[in-house]
Amino acid sequence: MEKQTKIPPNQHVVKNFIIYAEFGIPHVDIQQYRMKVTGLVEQPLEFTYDQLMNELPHEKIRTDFHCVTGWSVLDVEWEGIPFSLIIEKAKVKENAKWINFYSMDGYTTIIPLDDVRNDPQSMIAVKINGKPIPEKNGFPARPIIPHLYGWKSAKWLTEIEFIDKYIDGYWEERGYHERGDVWEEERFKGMSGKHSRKRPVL
Ligand SMILES: Nc1nc2c(c(=O)[nH]1)N[C@H]1C(S)=C(S)[C@@H](COP(=O)(O)O)O[C@H]1N2
Ligand SMILES: [Mo]
Repeated sequence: MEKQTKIPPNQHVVKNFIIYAEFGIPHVDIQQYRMKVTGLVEQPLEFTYDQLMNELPHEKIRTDFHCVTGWSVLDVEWEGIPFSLIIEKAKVKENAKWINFYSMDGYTTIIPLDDVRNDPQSMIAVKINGKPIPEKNGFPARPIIPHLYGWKSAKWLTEIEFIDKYIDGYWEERGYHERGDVWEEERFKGMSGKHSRKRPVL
């Protein structure tokens, strides 16, 4: 477990997560719950909660969580399934470029596949600080990609779709960045670099 200590530009530290639920906190029937892996894959997958929690291999990471509105929670321990394992098991096709996340409540967001490939800490988290993720924080699962802003971490995750062409998710449609790297300060589309220099959008 590697710990990151530096705080990204223009973030301030808070003690606790601020709960965001654009569509309210959904009721999760854990018996009915499935997490699907779809799209540009040779092997579509579907997992029950029990499989996510008890059958698939887990890793633990310790990392900081950054919301684009400016707050950061330091030193959070997440436990879950490494993203590399999902990519391997699903046999993601060559032409896949983006990962589209769907949540139970209708929330969606999108990230570049390369950001997951290049961040070995990225995972589908099922535990936070040693306990199952609380309902308000996205029970039973949410993706964690530590170097991307928090809105890319779709709570109540139900589907991971691999696609070749970019499409907007909920916040991306409202002007937020395609990638959302916290160190590059990619808050809004067209924004990149420590001084928020403009650069052409993808
Ligand atoms: N389904 C869903 N996922 C979501 C959101 C949301 O409103 N709905 N908000 C996002 C934002 S902007 C942030 S910063 C984090 C906040 O996580 P928390 O509510 O556990 O603090 O969840 C992200 N995932
Ligand atoms: Mo956020």
